[in-house]
Amino acid sequence: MLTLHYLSDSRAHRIAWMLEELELEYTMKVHRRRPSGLAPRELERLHFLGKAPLLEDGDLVLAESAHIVEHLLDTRAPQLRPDPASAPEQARSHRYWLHFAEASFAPPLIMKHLFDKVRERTPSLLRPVTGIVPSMLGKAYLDDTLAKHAAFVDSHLRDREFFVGDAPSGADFMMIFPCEAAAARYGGRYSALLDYVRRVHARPAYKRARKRAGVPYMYD
Ligand SMILES: N[C@@H](CCC(=O)N[C@@H](CS)C(=O)NCC(=O)O)C(=O)O
Repeated sequence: MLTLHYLSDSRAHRIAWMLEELELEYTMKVHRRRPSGLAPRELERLHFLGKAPLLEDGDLVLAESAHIVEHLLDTRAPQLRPDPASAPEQARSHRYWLHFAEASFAPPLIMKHLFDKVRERTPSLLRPVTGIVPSMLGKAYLDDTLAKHAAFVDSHLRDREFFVGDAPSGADFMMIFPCEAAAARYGGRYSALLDYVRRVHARPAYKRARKRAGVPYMYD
């Protein structure tokens, strides 16, 4: 029995999309963020870090989205992972994008998002002072890094429907979240990335996942 712990406005949506594409039976428990933005305490009863997504599979409680995606590939959908023996190049590419999503693409996007939140929550009189570090860091590092990463993803997607092969794979389930964040911020500049996000959003399985969660999603 699978139970997905889904946090509003979070990476949990990628797992919901995957479960729907696989047409697996599962229960979805929707948790709402606290006013601070943190996940509710009840997730800490399941996992020390108390972050989402979490997936219960029988007695197992799995955290970390790439770990969850790989667990589902291993146990429910081996056909979605290219075979290293017969398709070594595709298998390497699949593994690359699956890891790139959280290890390289998400961190600068999240940092930018958090800086925005700090700015929103700072009284306007203090903004010039509290904005100094984000603005210096933005100019020195974040903006260039993000532009480079987004251009890299955009060029990969220019002649492809999905990250690897001709159907959604583990790479897509991982990449959709940072792609949504990048498209929301810079969509106009990266048309292949934006088209990819639109294609995924149009998939019946993605729509089913959105309907089932029943809470707004910042990247709708
Ligand atoms: N790298 C982790 C990140 C987990 C994570 O930070 N989740 C966020 C939601 S996108 C969260 O639970 N935030 C609420 C909190 O930190 O309390 C993964 O991919 O699962």
